[in-house]
Amino acid sequence: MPNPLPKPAPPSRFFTEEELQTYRRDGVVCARGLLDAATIDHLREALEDALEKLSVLGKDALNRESQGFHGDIFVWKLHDVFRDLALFSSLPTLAHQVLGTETINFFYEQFFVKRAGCPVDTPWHQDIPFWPVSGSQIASFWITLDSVTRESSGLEFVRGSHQWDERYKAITPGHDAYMMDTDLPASPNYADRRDEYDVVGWNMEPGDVILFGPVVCHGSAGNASNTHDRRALAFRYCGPDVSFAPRHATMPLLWDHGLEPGDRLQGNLFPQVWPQVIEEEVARRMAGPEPPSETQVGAFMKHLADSGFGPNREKPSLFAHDED
Ligand SMILES: O=C(O)CCC(=O)C(=O)O
Repeated sequence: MPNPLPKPAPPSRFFTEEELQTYRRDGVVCARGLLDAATIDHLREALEDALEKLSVLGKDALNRESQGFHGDIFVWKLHDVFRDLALFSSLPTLAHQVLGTETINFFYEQFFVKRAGCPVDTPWHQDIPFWPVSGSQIASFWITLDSVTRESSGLEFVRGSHQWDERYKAITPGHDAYMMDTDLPASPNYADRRDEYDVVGWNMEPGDVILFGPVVCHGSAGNASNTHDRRALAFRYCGPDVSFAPRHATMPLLWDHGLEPGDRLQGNLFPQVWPQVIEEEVARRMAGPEPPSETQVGAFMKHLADSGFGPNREKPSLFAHDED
């Protein structure tokens, strides 16, 4: 039976050779006008819907409502526009161009909304310590739905830090303690060390996309604009060298995935997207929204409570400089 699912859409443009060289040299590149206006409009609409219906993780862990910060992850499991963007848009094709591997799987996506005046910074960090995976073939696309400058929370990077051996403690916007690899040292705040390090960021317009790898150090300030929200999303893709490597205090996986430590990321939680989506991996999701597993949610809520972190909490912190 022929596969009825669409193939990944061709991009309105590919990365140029120069952009790819910059990415390899610096660990990050800002590609202007990579996504078309229709995609950005779709995402804006979809994000409003996702904000109305945050997942349990978004609601009870990532949100800082009173400060104007909202986040959520694995949104594609519940919202069809995110699903279609993750699986069938130009992003899988672009991820294939970047990673160059025979197959590409969708890792996950996440959003970071900082309303006008939101003081919540994204502390400097590397992404790999957050994740219960090992491997290097991971590409993140950071997409902004609003014009951003450094002052309105544009993302900044330490150029070349993807080559560093150091690994720093994972840390979320708001410095939450439940998702940190506590064995690692805290990252320096590179925003205060611009003289010593090659810190780079861009004024960006919707359609511009930052491509970056799993190790490069990055962070962003709160949104100092009084008038404009800063709505950003990251879509992440991986190649076959990325495997499941569960560790304490890393990003929770609230859907059953059936993977054992050492297994390549694949299956219903990390479906193949290139050269095409595999019907069996996404059949349930194509049939409708897939809520997370109650068992996994229960275990995560227990972990939150054990970390002293409840839905109506004042958050604990491992960091002396976290002032709530
Ligand atoms: O948008 C932000 O402030 C954080 C983004 C980020 O850290 C990421 O996508 O890895």
